[in-house]
Amino acid sequence: MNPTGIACCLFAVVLSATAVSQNANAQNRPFVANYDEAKIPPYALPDVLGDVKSADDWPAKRAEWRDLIAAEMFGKGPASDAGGDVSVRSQLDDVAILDGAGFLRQLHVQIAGETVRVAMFLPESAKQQPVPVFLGYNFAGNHTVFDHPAIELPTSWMRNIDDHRARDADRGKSSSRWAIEAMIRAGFGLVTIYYGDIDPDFDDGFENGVHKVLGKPADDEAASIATWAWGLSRVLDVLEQVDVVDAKRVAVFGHSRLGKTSLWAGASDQRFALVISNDSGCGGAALSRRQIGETVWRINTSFPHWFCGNFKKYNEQESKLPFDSHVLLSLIAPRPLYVASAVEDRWADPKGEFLSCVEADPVYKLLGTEGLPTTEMPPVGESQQGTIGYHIREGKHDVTDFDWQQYIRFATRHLK
Ligand code: GTR
Repeated sequence: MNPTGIACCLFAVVLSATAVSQNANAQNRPFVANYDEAKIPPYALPDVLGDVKSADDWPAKRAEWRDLIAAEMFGKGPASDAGGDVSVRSQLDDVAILDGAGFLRQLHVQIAGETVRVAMFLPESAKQQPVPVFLGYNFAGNHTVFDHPAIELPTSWMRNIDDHRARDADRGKSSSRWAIEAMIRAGFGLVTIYYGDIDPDFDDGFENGVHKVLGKPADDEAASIATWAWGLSRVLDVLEQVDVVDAKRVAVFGHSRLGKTSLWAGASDQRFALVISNDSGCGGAALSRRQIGETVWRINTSFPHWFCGNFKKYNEQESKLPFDSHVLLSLIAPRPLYVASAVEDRWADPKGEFLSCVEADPVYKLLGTEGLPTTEMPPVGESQQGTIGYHIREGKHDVTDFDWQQYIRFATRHLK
């Protein structure tokens, strides 16, 4: 490595160490992330296919893996009918957007006692014929994804705001992460929800959000990521009743912790037609056994509410995991899956995100699909698209127009 590379490494190590010391939950022990491939402990990945010989054998094996990943990592359930019927309580008046190319429709949906605000940005053509959509949570409220005065603010608990209330001043502040105009011009809609409407993202002992009705999970039951994934399925229940959306063509999308969520949503609910993981990293697409960047111990210590109690057994014991992220990705097969990384997002281990796609490919091939078209990590900025798609782009942990260009092309190919 050249001196600049070494300096970057050191800088990243110092940065991540600083991030740890600032985190109250992780303060008890310093953590220095490893970014050196040479220091990865030797590992063997669990054989995803095992004795599966034909496509017919896969559903039983898939169910076994799914139950194991649920019990040991994300937590089982909730049942699809937990919390009672999901119902649309009200629909706001449609509002034209993008000079009439599209419209905004907002719903209030009741999910396990919580009012969830659903924002749908749809092409005008949806009024004639239901359209395929991207469905994904946002981090800071529907009003942050698009700058429009008609978009309602969430009333639930907000992260990263002093009084934890949504602010009018934040309208549109995350719009660079949501290529709404490009989606609409390509004939897709976007359905988005603030994830805190389902479960506020802090270690609250599972007392808030839908947990008020669903109760506190046992060690093998759904923690926050699985609860968010469940919330996406409940929104899909609603979309099945919405005439402007084709619920059979819903691509579930998520970035970072919400990318871990979209993967688990796609693994848990086969109604999702396509799954996108943007920079999902540890506990998402990245192979845990590599222990590059964020590790199982680090994530469980910083965010104890994300994964179920049983997952803590694997702190610094990655080799004992009975599966790894390639098995998680395989649960999505044969449905199209896109995994994306970013060069500067080393904390999420881009190579580990790519390798789990390579390792999931045999399942995709067995099921008669094209799988991943390459076994070599593509050059920066090149998108490889088969039934599994992958790219690594320049830049940091984020969602960019480049990412969306690839997702729209991939979804056009598979859902249109
Ligand atoms: C980080 C966390 C990552 C990722 C990210 C995010 O702090 O370590 O696993 O999920 O947050 O969601 O923004």
